[in-house]
Amino acid sequence: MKVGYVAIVGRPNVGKSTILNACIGESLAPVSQVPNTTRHTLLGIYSDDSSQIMFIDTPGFQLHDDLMGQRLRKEAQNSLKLADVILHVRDVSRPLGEEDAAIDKQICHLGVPIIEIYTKMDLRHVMEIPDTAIVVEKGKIPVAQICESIVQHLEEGPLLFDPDDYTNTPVYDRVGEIIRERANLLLKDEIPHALYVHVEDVEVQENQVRILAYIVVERESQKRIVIGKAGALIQQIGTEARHRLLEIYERPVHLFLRVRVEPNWTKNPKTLDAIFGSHA
Ligand SMILES: Nc1nc2c(ncn2[C@@H]2O[C@H](COP(=O)(O)OP(=O)(O)OP(=O)(O)O)[C@@H](O)[C@H]2O)c(=O)[nH]1
Ligand SMILES: [Mg+2]
Repeated sequence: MKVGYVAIVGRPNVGKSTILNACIGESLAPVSQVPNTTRHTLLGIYSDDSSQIMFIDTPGFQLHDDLMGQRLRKEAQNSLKLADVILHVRDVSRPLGEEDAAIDKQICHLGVPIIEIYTKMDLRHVMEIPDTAIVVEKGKIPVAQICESIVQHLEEGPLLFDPDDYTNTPVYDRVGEIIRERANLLLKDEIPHALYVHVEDVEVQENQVRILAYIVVERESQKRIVIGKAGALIQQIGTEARHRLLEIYERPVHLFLRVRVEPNWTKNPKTLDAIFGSHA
């Protein structure tokens, strides 16, 4: 068995999580049009007859120096320590930025093989694409090609996970991210950046699941937007999240979703510790 860890790195919004989900064949990582949708590293497991690849999805690497930016950067950097191979993902529709240079600088000294993936080939190209690069068009991921190039660099080893598992993240820990993904997709502008989801309680029973969660924002005006006219938006977020949770839990899900204001939570180290863990 060829076995190893693969970190997926790149700027925000280049399509890293889309690649992870395609490779493991599950909607594990949240995907949306909002930069920094991914806030936590997430492990997705690919297994076939001759290999097991543990993909680590990382937050988009950015250089903002506020507390939130530092935490996101640290999450991405930590994942590099584990990696046997790195996938560096670039979006061909945006000119290379200083984040790309910072990523290159960090990964080129690690002595780990780097595979370049260029995404959004269906959009207007603003960069040269090397003949050797793997390319992605309209989010259509060449999974076999990606896995083959990874496996060439992996060593023989024992299986690390049950081949039927596609992640090691407990469902409980995914509930908040599923709700946040739906909120990101339905909300526009800056609100997704000012929002986190606090899961207060998940009660799994034989014939149903009951979940109480809060969407937390920074201001009253944002709370009104998340709730929407006569509660329409929060209801839609809840309905869409519930559909996804139902697929995972395979039983009826009752989701009680509320909105709470916590001024300046993005600048509060305690809240960030609660979201990222104090190690980040
Ligand atoms: N047009 C086009 N859109 C794509 C492609 N691949 C991904 N996307 C879209 O790009 C957006 C960002 O995708 P994600 O997979 O969330 O990107 P990410 O790199 O994980 O983003 P962060 O977690 O925010 O760093 C989503 O709206 C995807 O649907 C592609 O090949 N073409
Ligand atoms: Mg992502």
